[in-house]
Amino acid sequence: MRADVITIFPEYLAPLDLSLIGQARRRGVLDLRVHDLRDFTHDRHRTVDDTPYGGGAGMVMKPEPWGEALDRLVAGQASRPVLIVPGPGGMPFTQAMARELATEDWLVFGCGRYEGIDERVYEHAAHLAEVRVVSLGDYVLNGGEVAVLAMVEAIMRLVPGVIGNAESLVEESHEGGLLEYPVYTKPASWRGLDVPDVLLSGDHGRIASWRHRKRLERTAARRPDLLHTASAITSADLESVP
Ligand code: 6GU
Repeated sequence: MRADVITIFPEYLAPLDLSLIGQARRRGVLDLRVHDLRDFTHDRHRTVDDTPYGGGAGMVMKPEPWGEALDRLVAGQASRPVLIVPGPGGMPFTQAMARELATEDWLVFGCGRYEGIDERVYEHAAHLAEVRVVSLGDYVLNGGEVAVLAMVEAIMRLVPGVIGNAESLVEESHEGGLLEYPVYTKPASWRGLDVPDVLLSGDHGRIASWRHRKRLERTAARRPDLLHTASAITSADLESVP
């Protein structure tokens, strides 16, 4: 998988050198390149923003550097990437979207700052890529960089070869639409708090049904909105949680 990130803060993406993503890059499984948007400016101040037409607060990212960056990266290439522009006004980023994006050959992330990017950049980009504006949730970040860190991690860990243990991918929160069950490790008793007996029983059937019950309870308590769309759930399950 190839991924390019266009940003005015390349140093913000430094964590992508670390941990499993960093290892995958060094092993050549991921070809991840970070580009400074200011390298596509031509004035002495390397200007990337200007005041909004029509007035209003804040600044807008100028179209020219984005146009040049996208042309340089994408135009004339054999394949067409998916261009992901993080922003609070986008479609919700979900595990399903991460799974789908993990099957793509080439992703480009365009990090906006300020009040956003001149709308004509999206129009131009649609000729070069499949453009998606994507939001992490209903809150506002200062720019797309932190969102790209989160999205790249969520997507890349699903790319075959990035994570050693494929089994650890299947039973996580949101797989099957329920949150994960609680986990414990040694010691069996700690500060007067005991690991539930069933987990020490060796009875794999009882352990599986205990875990399923805990996933239901936890989802009902924290994310009741998920209960009615979860695939890992029966109508009997639904009746048994508050
Ligand atoms: Cl993806 N970007 C920005 N800038 N703010 C956000 C976001 C993304 N998701 C939630 N807030």
